Amino acid sequence: MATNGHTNGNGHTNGHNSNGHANGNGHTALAEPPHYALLKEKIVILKQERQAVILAHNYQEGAIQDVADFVGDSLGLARKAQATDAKVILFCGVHFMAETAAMLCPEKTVLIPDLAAGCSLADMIIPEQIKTWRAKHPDGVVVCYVNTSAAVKAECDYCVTSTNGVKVIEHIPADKEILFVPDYYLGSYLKAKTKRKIHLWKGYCPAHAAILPEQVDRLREQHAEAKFLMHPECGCTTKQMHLADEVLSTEGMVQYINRSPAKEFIIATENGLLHRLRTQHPEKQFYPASEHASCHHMQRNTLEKAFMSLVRMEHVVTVDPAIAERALIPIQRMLDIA
Ligand code: CIZ
Repeated sequence: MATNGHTNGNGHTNGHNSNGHANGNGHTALAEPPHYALLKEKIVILKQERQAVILAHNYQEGAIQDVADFVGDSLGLARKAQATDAKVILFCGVHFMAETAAMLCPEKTVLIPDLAAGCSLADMIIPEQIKTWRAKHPDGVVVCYVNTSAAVKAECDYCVTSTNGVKVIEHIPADKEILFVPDYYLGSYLKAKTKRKIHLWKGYCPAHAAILPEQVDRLREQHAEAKFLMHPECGCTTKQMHLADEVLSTEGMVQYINRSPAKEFIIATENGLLHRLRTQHPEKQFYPASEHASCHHMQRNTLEKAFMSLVRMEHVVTVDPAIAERALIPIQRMLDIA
């Protein structure tokens, strides 16, 4: 397995296990195709030649996480994109995340392995809908989840991630009503946490909606000692939120587990995160809340496509400068607050 000498964001030097061996926590990772070891080595060499850094989202397939210089959530990846000296950023995540990196780092080349790696949730709102909604609430402050296109962000006042949503909302003057797009469940969670007047758009993430309350109930009965960690995008949030030990973003889950003496966890989010958790904590058991919580957009990026991306220097992600100028305002406000 390739070792590239960089320490990635999860505190491990790359080269850890995703080769199909039992990982000590009761789960056997899916066997990687035999050519992956060679591909990983080639990616490491190519990355140096291209002066590239590989940023991978927590939901990416394990093999991509293994070759990444940094694995994290969209906020962490945006900050790493800003901080890197690399000329090229191979962004292994979905399109809106690569757009954010491209806007924050206009002097760098941002590549995505598959241009079709989009986001069903982000597609549930378009700029015209924001304009119409805003016209109905002229004093409202429009807050968008990071899972939105740059064109939508350009129509918004603040951006949030699931890590910093509460902090950003609390920063907005208390007399202002808030229009939150596009995730209904994250918005409901923020409304409950902050007690603010928040109007909710009715978008949702299909991967999180695949996590059903009945499955969670069954798992909690089977693993009574396990901590139950739930992402606020979960469709079952409204029914189950009070049952969760914690409602957390992916980074929040990683940090909670790093600190927790507990040995078992039920994880209600996209299942790509389990690779990072099992790699960092082979001594702990992680149970996915649903085997079906898989984002088909995230899975469009594969190790082969990541390799080809560096070979061909494709697909370059750019944002129209006029849109970028406006979209950076809510993003920068968020980065300044949290
Ligand atoms: O902000 C992110 O990266 C997303 C989409 C989820 C999370 O909780 O990390």
